[in-house]
Amino acid sequence: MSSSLSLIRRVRARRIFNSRGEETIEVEVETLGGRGVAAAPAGKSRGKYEVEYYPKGGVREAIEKVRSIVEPKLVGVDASDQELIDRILHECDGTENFSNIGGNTAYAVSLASATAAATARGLPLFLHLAKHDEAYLPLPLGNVLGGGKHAGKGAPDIQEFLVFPETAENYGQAYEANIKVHRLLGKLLGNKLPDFTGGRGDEGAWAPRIGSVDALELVARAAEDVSAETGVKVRVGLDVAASSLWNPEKQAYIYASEGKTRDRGEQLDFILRLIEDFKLSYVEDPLEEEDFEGFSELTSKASKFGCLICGDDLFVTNRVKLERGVKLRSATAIIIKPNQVGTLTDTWQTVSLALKSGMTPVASHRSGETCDPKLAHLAVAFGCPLIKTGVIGSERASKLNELIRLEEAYPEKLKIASLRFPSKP
Ligand code: 2PG
Ligand code: MG
Repeated sequence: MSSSLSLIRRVRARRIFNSRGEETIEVEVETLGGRGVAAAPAGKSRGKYEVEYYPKGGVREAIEKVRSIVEPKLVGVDASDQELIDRILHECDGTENFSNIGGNTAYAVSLASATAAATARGLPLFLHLAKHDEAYLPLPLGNVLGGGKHAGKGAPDIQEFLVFPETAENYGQAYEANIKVHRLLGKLLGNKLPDFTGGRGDEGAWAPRIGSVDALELVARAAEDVSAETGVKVRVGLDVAASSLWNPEKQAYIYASEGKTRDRGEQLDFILRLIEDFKLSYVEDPLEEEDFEGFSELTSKASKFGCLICGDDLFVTNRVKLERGVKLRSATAIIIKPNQVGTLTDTWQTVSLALKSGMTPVASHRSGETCDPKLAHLAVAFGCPLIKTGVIGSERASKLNELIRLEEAYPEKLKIASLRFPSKP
């Protein structure tokens, strides 16, 4: 499948800015007959075991290292050999956690190389990377209300209140269902809260001054109303991002906005009660990132409610961490954020283990994003049935609008995914 058209002739990096106004890296790879550009995102509620994004000198030092270390090693290499590209990136770095060249540098080079190879082959990125004969369009999972590290003081302690359509006839309908929930929720918040300004957090979700349980009540109501109006069943979920709430000295979860403290057992009971009371279908990071055993207990107790328990900070898209989670049955889903591990090959190794183990891989954006749409292609190529990428904001819409385009271009090949949940008690 390789040809001289995909031989790399140039690698360049530049500094651009993400949706939060932070500097980030964009990389351009040129082959003899192709070109690819990719930008890296950035998290704010980051897992302790994610790779380092940049060398100590930040984006500028990363750019310099692309020039002095990475480009000389990649020129002449075939960009369609992704494993080789990614192995060279590891060799250029020489550390365990990409602290030399930066994980975001590696990610942008890895993705830009894949894109250049795809254009050299005259293929869309998802087909160039395709790991399965049958591919489908991942259902959009997006936050409509949020707090935690993504919003200011007074917003809920829980980071994300999420919705997703369980099934839909086409991608536009699926995406629009989430948009309708976001819009209706804005109205409900305006009616309920006299001081609601319409303020939003880092990912475009509403960021009102409201307690977590009250917020969940409104989100559930908005989801129900939109389900009834559209005929698309909209499910509700949470990203608790519990590592952000965890205080290791006090051995407790601190809900600062609500003025509450919950120890491990109380946190577990609280989450289980929310799952039951609000018929939740998805809960991400309900406990802090070291507590694999607590995750196991929750996963087992939540199984009768048909709710996915998803690890984000718990696994940091890392295959070794996932192996432990599989052994302990810590979760039924895993967040896939390629820049948590650095390269497409590392990412695929984790996704493939998840699929083999019956775990649902959820391709995910970061809170600081760019308008780069390629996460959509990765989700399709790797076989992720869900893509978590917000609802409102061009940097979120860029991924979902790309899925609308792919559906139109490949009507026979790409059907919308469906996730059928057991009926709720
Ligand atoms: C998360 C993400 C994305 P961040 O916790 O899942 O929503 O947040 O990118 O800040 O880690
Ligand atoms: Mg998360």
